[in-house]
Amino acid sequence: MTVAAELVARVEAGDRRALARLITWIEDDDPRAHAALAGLYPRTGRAHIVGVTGAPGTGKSTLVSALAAEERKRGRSVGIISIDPTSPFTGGALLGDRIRMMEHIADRGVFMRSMASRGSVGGLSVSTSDAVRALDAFGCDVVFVETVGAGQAEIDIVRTAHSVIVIEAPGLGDEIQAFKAGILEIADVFVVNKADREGADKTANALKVMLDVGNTMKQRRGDGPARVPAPSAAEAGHHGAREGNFPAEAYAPTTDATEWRPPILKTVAAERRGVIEVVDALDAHWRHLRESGAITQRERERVEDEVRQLLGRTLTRRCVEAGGLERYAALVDAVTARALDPRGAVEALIGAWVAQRKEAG
Ligand SMILES: Nc1nc2c(ncn2[C@@H]2O[C@H](COP(=O)(O)OP(=O)(O)O)[C@@H](O)[C@H]2O)c(=O)[nH]1
Ligand SMILES: [Mg+2]
Repeated sequence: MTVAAELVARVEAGDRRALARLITWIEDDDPRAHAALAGLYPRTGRAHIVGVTGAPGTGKSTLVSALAAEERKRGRSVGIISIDPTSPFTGGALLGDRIRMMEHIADRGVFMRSMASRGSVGGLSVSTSDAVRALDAFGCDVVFVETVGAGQAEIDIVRTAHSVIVIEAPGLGDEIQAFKAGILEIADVFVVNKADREGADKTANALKVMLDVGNTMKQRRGDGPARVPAPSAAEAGHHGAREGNFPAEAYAPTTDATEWRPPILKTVAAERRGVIEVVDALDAHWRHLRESGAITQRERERVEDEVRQLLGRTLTRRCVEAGGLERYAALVDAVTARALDPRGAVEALIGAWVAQRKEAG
């Protein structure tokens, strides 16, 4: 048995150390990871993948930890991947996240892993999808992917999730952070965390207004159904009014099978308040995706996205390798010196690869 095949067998058997090693290989872009992932691929496609994004300090790690605890109560195994945007040299936030998630350390039903950016922005979303897939094959029922909603790379990562939670918190200025980052559109569930702080209602209202504006514009353009105010949590028979929890606000999952309206939920993650409602919303969204058939489309988009990214990355590597790094650098120099235009450089790089392939027969 090859090393990769042995690892596949161990991951399939539920060996956590094998899983940890596989994710390290994935991070290192080790060819053995590619072989192992190919072996595991048929076992994937069962986990509910949940992206959690928001500005630093909004409480993503705290919320994910609380969500994981609630998922465990519901009998599900949980995988957690946090993408750490901080300097690979300090690793400060890694430690912080570990402390916040410490409660799960002895629980074999929870697998946690931080992945460093390692400066390889282009490859991060690919390696994250691979790590998620490893957790999926391992048998995790739910996989949370925590990332800072900062830039395109982060958005690409969170896009690969089935359900996306966007977290806001009061006191980060008047603006809605998600609006700035352009991730408002990809949210399936909004969470206003730190609801124990002043301004939480204001933040929730600001979100509601933005969603209403977006909806009105859609209606004017004639694409998208009218968004009617959802029934209150109590009317909807939602158990939001339970003592110590916050009722679901403003929007609730619609009964229309074709449309999902992102609910706006308030939480105090640090005290586990409002967490049940968030898991309920995730469950409802997961059900919605499957019952409406939207899951098939999302899955296809996800796969296409990944194939395209991999194609780009693979071709880039092969073209650069074919001509050699020095030639690559020389071409970049030539473009900088205006001796060659960028497309000319690309043609030259592709030409080198094609020539190499012809030589190889
Ligand atoms: N007041 C308050 N603080 C919270 C709440 N949730 C998290 N925090 C604190 O906010 C800080 C940042 O939390 P963290 O989960 O690391 O945020 P992340 O950067 O988004 O992952 C920590 O000190 C948490 O203890 C909350 O609901 N209320
Ligand atoms: Mg965090």
